Amino acid sequence: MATNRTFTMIKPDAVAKNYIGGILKMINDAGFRVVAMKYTKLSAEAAGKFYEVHKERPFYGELVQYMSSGPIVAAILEKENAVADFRTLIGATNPKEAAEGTIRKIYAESIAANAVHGSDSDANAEIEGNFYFSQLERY
Ligand code: 3AN
Repeated sequence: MATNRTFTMIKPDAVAKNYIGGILKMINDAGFRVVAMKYTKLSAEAAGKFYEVHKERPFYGELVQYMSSGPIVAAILEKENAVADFRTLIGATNPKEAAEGTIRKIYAESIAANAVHGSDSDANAEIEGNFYFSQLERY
């Protein structure tokens, strides 16, 4: 059964460029409610664990290094059809292929530094949300 929650991170490139406010505004304007939120920084070990599913991919080392290079904003978001609608809002992984008006089209600089993460399934949204937040940190 589809749940109504997804998980996101505003990645180090977008945080460094001061895009947190602009990205959160787009998220709110698209109808998502913040359930949980944290401004934090991943260690290389934690980033490696978060992206473990990509361990065999050629870009895994680069991804882990990059995701632990600076602070990020992690959040659980709520909306009907959250996972699919959030993927639509953020656009394609490669910002060059992202549709006009999407977060990655506006804020991302490259396929590796692509401004935001969005869960690709309800199951992963649950796993990723649990990685950052306890039940007591959700409202
Ligand atoms: P998405 O984040 O759109 O679900 P995935 O799951 O294919 O994309 O990839 C996870 C993350 O790995 C991406 N957000 C991106 O930062 C990074 N990544 C994906 N493909 C590449 C690539 N070819 N080179 C470098 N980094 C990549």
